[in-house]
Amino acid sequence: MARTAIEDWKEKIRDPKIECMGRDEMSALQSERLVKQVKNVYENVEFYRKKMDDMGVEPGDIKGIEDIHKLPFTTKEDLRDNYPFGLLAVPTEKIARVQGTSGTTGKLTLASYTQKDVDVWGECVARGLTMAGLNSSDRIHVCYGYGLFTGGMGLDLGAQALGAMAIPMSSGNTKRQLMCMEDFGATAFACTPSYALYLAEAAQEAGVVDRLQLKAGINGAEPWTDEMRKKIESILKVNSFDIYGLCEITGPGVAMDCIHHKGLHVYEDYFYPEVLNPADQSVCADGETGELVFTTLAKEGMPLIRYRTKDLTSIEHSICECGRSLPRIQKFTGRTDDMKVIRGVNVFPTQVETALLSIGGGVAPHYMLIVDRENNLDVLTVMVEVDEKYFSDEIRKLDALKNKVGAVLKQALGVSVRVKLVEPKTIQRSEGKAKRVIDNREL
Ligand code: DLL
Repeated sequence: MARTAIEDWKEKIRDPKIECMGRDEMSALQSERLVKQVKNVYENVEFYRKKMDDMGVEPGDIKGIEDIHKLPFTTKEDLRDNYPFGLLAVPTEKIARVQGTSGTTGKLTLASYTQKDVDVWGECVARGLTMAGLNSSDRIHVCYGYGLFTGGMGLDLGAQALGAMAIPMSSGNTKRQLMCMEDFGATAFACTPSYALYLAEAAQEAGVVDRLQLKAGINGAEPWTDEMRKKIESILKVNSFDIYGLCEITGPGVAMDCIHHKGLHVYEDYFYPEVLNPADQSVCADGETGELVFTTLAKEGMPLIRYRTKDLTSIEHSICECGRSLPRIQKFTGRTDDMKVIRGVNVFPTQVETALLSIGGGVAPHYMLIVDRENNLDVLTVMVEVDEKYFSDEIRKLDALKNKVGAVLKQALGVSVRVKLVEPKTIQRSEGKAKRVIDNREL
């Protein structure tokens, strides 16, 4: 039984004016912000001015949120082409922080924030923490990684905005995590769901669950199921909440689910969501699955118009049992590309290819990624074909090559991998699109 039983649950809403706003009023707010944002990007971001000119659209054509479909899309490739600072709407002196995540090749996907963007980010995460029943008296143990990844910093900013105690553990060293959780009296913890389950089982094995004071888990950054949530909840006696976000939009703090777990509430006053049919980009009706697309309505540093997340979900605009009118996106059913989230890190097969090619001899760019879950943690195995001559060479040379490939891949992907060297022509060739990933996890 969770330490905060559902029947005792009192919905806490940080900003009821916004979170429970009527649809017409919200549309008016979004329209006002969109009109301003479009004028801003047209005047200050060459990329958008050119795209809009090419489409024959002027800022004056955008009179409200209903005109959003007239605007161009933005893709991850556009970010890569304008890397690192080509999409800024302000001079770099106004940028207070950058955060990043994997790109499809060797370069990162980088996002830049002004101080106001950082404040909005913290405020949005604080809305979610409030949704999870937390307040200024809570102690939030953050075991998301700190660094360019937005997880650690995002939860930290949220705890700060809430006035709660942030415990900035970062990831790794499970024993130490459990010791600090107990010693500091953490009342909430934040990490990926797979690590949450790993922690939960470690806590159970160590017999410390009853010595912990945890009430809530803030667990997102990768796809997971309701069954997994229930497992984490039952072992750790907490309520666990799904948190969603992406670095390009604002990291965690784009959407989060409430105690009713009927989808993740999107902070649509800042991040306008569209769910579009990936084939023709027509708008999906509520309940229909499509690609999630976001427009940042008030971002200053790197505003994005109709950013294609490639995440597949559906949206629901009816009012939730918690009273919030913020629309809810459902758990993700997949992506339109072959990106995988492995231990919270985004991995693209193309990154593997770039890294293998950089090695220069010994291995061929024929590879396959196999993702498994062992003891609740993701394990990535990369199968790579080796040049013929290595197989006739001594074992020692083969081992050295394996270690080298492992080190290069770890450096490129940001996660450890198991390397399996295989003989030439072992990996199946494809006549069409190469199948590069086998995902054996049940997500
Ligand atoms: O993963 C931000 C984040 C940090 C969210 C901590 C939640 C908690 P990126 O590294 O840019 O940002 O990866 C974004 O991860 O497009 C999804 O494919 C996936 N993702 C993020 N949250 C969820 C979730 C952070 N709750 C990409 N469920 C996104 C499923 C998720 N997938």
